[in-house]
Amino acid sequence: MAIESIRTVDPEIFQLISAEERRQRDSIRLIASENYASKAVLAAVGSVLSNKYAEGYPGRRYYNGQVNTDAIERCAIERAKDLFGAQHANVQAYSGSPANMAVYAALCEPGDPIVGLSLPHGGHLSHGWKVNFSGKLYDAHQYPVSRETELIDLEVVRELCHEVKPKVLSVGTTAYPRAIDFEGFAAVAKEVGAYLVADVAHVSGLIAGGAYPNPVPFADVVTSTTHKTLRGPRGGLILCRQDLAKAIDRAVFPGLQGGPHMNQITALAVALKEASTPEYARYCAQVIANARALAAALEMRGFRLVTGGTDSHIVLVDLTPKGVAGRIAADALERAGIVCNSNTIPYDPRTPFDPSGIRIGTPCVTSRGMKEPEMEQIAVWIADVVENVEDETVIKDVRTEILQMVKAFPAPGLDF
Ligand code: DSN
Repeated sequence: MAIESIRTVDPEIFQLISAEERRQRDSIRLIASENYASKAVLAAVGSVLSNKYAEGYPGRRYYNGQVNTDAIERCAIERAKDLFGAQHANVQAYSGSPANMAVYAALCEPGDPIVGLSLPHGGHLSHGWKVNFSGKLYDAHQYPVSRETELIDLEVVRELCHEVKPKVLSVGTTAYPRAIDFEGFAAVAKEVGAYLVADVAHVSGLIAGGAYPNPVPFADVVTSTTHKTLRGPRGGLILCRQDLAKAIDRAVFPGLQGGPHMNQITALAVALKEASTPEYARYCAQVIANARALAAALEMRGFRLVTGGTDSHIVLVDLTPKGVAGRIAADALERAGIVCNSNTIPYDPRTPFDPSGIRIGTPCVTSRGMKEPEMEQIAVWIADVVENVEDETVIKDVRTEILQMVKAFPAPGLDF
């Protein structure tokens, strides 16, 4: 075991890695952006490809010794193109925000208008939020979700786009449970001459597995992370039309980055192979079935679901009817062994650091083989804890039951 070699060299870090492995084994992980990468993916991340510099692109590198790195990067590119039906793929972005940064750099000049979904309404920092580079470098405008339906209202997006004439219209979410009308967004972008950029970091795995709409036929550029539902290593991915390929590649390298992390790209190639299997498609369908089962069971216990349900892996829960703040609930749930994050809900009367909701997601529990009956049980535990956040006896009892339950569901990639 590669991990065993750390025990001898650095016992302190070995203990911490082991403790984290136990934490991932012994808890019910419901953070919607996390997953369990397979042993093969983790092995690729820890492989000798970490040792190699490869500035440039396959066949056009600045250092010698690229016989294997070229083959690996070409393989990752072809697998990404095949899986998503894209004309071009760049697999070098270090993660999702750098991928988005490269796309803006390729398509806009600093100061140009851009439009994206507001962060507190389920968007992402890099879609023009004021404290982020995207909100500082560009003239960023944000669209909200509807106050009534909590859904994206394309008419609102259209009006804003006609007003500000953005260079880039982005659509992408981190806390939005519903499917997105990418074709409708493409029509709006076309009306105002904007590039449409779809950031599918959260749902790219579900898209690959055929369980969520694919923006590739409609968007000029699609960006993603590779470690969420896609279940790969941490990393970024950019897909685009062939006519934008050169600009995107140049923006990533040499525009923003130096040497690509070849171990990350190697692991991505492995993950993309895994994501092309029928087994993975079944996994994606189950991720959504599990989210719906969890949502329905929570609703039965009196929780309010933002948008009333889900079409994805995400359930956004408004805790207002329970009279408990999101952070207090998330902390109590963690003590019980259920790990999620507090989250703003649309038009949240509370602060982003102490919001009204929790975001829960089913990628991890589904990777462990859990299905609808387990989701119903998890909903019972969530409700018991949230309704008794100050009762450590209830929390301890739930913790004991969880420790027993997770034994039956080994997590991919873990040694225990
Ligand atoms: N931090 C990620 C998430 O949790 O959704 C987004 O980048």
